[in-house]
Amino acid sequence: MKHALHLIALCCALAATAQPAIDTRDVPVGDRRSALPAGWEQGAFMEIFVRAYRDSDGDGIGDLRGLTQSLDHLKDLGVRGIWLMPITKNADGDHGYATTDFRDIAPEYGTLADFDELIRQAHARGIGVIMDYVINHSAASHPLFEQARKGAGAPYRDWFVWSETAPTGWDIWGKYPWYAVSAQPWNWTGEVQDMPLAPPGTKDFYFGTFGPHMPDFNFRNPAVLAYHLGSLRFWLNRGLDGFRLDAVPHLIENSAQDWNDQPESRALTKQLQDLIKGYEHRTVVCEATAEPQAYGDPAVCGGAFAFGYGQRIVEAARGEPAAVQAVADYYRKASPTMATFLSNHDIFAGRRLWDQVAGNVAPYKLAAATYLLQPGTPYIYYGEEVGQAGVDGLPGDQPLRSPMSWTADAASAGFTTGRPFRPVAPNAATNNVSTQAADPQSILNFYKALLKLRNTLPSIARGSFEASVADGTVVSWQRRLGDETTVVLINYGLQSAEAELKALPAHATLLSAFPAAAPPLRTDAAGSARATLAPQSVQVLRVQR
Ligand SMILES: [Ca+2]
Ligand SMILES: [Ca+2]
Repeated sequence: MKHALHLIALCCALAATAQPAIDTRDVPVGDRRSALPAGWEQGAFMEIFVRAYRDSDGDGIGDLRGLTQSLDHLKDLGVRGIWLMPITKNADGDHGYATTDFRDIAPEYGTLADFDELIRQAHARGIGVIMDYVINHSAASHPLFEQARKGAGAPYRDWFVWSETAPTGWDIWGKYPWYAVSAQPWNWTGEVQDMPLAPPGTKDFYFGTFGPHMPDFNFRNPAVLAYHLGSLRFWLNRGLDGFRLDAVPHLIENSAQDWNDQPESRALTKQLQDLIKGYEHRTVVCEATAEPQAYGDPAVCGGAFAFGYGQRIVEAARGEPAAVQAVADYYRKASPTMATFLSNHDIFAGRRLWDQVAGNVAPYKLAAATYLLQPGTPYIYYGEEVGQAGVDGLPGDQPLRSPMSWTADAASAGFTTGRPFRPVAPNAATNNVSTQAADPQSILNFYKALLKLRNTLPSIARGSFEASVADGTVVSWQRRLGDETTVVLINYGLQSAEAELKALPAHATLLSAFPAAAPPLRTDAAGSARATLAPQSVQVLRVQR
């Protein structure tokens, strides 16, 4: 007995000084090969919030097995890639951006074995999987920060950003980003709205771009970068097809004035891109809200979300001529590596598309056609393909993050056999996969038809963007690749309209690829043709050689 007590005391003394339960060892490069064909990433993607997608075990929370069971829907729809919001262990128990382990799966989502099976099953369907990597910060309850915050000289202290006094002059989106260790509650869950203030005379401040619950890493410490590079390889070695890199313009700060989008952050982003693309057929897309096109450049991230453009597309879909002009202009300059979207999981990027167009199906379809037929990689937000509405009355971003509408079941929308963790969409009875699959005029079948065009006409997936013209509520452009030329015509207006097509081959026949029943057009000796467009309509024509 005495011996046993002694052993217990020994064990606990060791535990108190042991390394944290986090593996910070290097991860060498493993198998670099890809299961997917070159160019797979030029297909359309679906952004998926695993918590809200499909629940496989009735606990009311979506999980990886539920997603794996849903892959046939995604294949049938015609998406070629999926972006998973964070699936790693986290402190928030919701969106997952407050990471507590960069190399393991959130337990409510499943296991690494479930992840491996998801990758296998997705690849078997020709679908690539990328996931969020939240590199700028950890959760405040990450084991490394829990050690670091104990004071100067603590283990992992230099992995985060510290100041002995409160730095002056800082303002990040209206908030002061330095937090007193002594003033924090350390038990945050979810979003932190009200920042605890530091008592007078406080020492020991840490830096958090996004709030006290998410301390920034110190990327001037080579060990921090090495750890994250190892973590990226950890997932790539398992067959992951790439990453959506979160908040990369915030990796490195230089001063109270120079904190956003510093040259050092761009250089570091390029280093991350190079590591990822050192593996075969991998892809990267960055969240860079202030200067999206700079990060879409191959010299920085090589792919970036086209923040701001989605709203212009929706305005065009409502018939606003200035926005129609913006639709004609955007891809004249923007890199085709931009990632276009109409809404995402963040409310600052807009409400769900259904709510942006007040439930009107015609402009909904025109907005979808616009980005699915332009250059760039379309990122469809889960549920968008059935016109899923947001859930009013929930705080923050939650209206955008409700369970996927699979069936007309009023209580669960087919998302779970249990009780959903969050209310289902108010229009789930009509706007769900099961109901819409049976309706040829549904939003779902419209998305399928346009994605089929994208998947069967290489000029739409990766052709150049030419001869774009806006005229009132009508826009047209051409997509060209090799011998293939496709013409896209959209009339956002409520009246029928004429469109003059130019810069086409002389005496050519233009066959209608969408809608299939429309008659062909002929160009004249000057390579021009006139088209008559029905109100709120889209037509895709293929030049017959
Ligand atoms: Ca579950
Ligand atoms: Ca930072």
